[in-house]
Amino acid sequence: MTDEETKYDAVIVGAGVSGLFMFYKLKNMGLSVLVIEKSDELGGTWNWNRYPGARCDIPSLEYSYQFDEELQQEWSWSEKYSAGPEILEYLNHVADKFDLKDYINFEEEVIQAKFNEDSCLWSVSTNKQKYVTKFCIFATGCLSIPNKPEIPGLESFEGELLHTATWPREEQNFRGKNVAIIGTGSSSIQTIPEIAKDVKNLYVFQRTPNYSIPSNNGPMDKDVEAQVKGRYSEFRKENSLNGFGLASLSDEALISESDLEEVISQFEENWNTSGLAFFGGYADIPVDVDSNEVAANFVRNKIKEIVSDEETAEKLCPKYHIGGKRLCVDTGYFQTFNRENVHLIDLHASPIENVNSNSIEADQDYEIDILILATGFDAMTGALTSLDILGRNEVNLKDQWKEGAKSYLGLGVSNFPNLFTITGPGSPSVLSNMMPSIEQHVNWIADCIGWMSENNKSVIESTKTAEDEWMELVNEIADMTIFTSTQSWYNGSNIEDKAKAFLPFIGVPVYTEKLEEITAAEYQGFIFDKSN
Ligand code: NA7
Repeated sequence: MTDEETKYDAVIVGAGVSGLFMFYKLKNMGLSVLVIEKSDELGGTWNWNRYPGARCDIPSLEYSYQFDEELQQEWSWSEKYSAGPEILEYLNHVADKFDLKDYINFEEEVIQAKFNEDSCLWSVSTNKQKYVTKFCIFATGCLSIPNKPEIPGLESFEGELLHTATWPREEQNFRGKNVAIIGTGSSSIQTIPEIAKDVKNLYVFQRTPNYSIPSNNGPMDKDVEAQVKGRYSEFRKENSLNGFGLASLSDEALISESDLEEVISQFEENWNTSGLAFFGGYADIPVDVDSNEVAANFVRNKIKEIVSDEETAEKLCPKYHIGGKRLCVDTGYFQTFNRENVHLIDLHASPIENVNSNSIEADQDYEIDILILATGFDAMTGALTSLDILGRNEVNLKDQWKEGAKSYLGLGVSNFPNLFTITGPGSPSVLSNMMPSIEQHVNWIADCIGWMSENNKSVIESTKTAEDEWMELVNEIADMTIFTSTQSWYNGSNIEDKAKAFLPFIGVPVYTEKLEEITAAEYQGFIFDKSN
């Protein structure tokens, strides 16, 4: 360690939802902590994804921190589903309330983190300086590295090129412009209805259609808010007992054991009220292909009812199991295709031949002023494998994960002592309400660090056996569902040279039970104070 290297108990990478709360916890434990954030603002996902229409598809009353009763009582959301800017405002409020901002190093980017086996300390190098720390905590998010696919001729485009995941701060002027958007995932489904209002023409280049459920968004119902706030902790507890950690619509009813007419009538009600919870409307939608098909077909019929042009409606109908790709929630998405200025181009029938200086060539030449890539993320692992994280024997995490990411509980990785990931691969993360899942991990990490200190342990590391067995369980559970049946970012299929492995743990209650069991057994599967 040189004089210029400041030593910390913990360095947290990222000042989004997880980094902020992790910092709050460790600061309150009296640890010396540094937060490093690449952007000049906090907020993570909500800072980067500023495209028009960006909105959380988890209800506002659920997508909020629960760690502080005063905070959850004092904050009021204006809508049932919050728009990106309001969530950013909330996160800034949290940072101000708990005095977090002054300790965040903004506009600093981590390049490398290296474990020193002699000192058992991490050296964290950024574009500005080097730090030494005992614990290195990656709060880098599951969807933070944009996927920028190779599209022929893209570099020759001379108009404005945007990506939904790195949207500029300044308001974009679409009025009277010809705009193309590539990709039809959640981001695109949210932004298309907004952009379509202003543009001369909007060309939507679709590779795979998506299922989407109307958000039925609206102003926050004050009675509902009061009811929830009156019993917030019970409400959170109840939600945590549901498979995806969300308020559920129904009990354990199965489509396979129900009268079909009743199911359809229930679906009608759910379609008009639910958003994402539509998927949990019946317990067998995620696990029984025939029941799944009933739900899928219901949504396809809705698309055909909404979209007037039959050919367009047919192209918008997904063929795979509903939920196989992340289910989307929208505000008038399918309706937008009834506008005369919106055109759907099916890339399966006519792939993009080339992007020219002012046009895209597919089945014809589309002249455009603006091109939006809504092509998603290198999900779940991208933020970690895009850095050089060097563990024991200088093994690089990106090499260790070449054949597929393996982690113990989504919290620790063998060969990487004293390194924690928040909502890492192998945890419910993206298949749950991220807020409580983040809080669960942050609380666990803070407790673990406290326990280590009380028990005179200085180094923690998960074993390879525990990690292998854990990922086997992750895959065993996933194989019992429809989630592995489709190419998706859940299994790395959206990134060309990425190993194909299913990464989220399905089932919040089962995960919680296992996490608690392992912790109660003095962190079974982790070893402490291991020297080389
Ligand atoms: P997604 O859901 O990964 O969507 C990306 C879209 O981009 C999807 O429709 C892809 O089609 C499409 N895509 C990706 N690469 C290409 C190429 N090369 N050519 C054409 N189309 C392409 O990302 P989002 O940002 O929309 O949403 C991510 C999550 O954020 C979302 O699920 C929520 O959890 C929040 P494909 O399906 O691969 O055929």
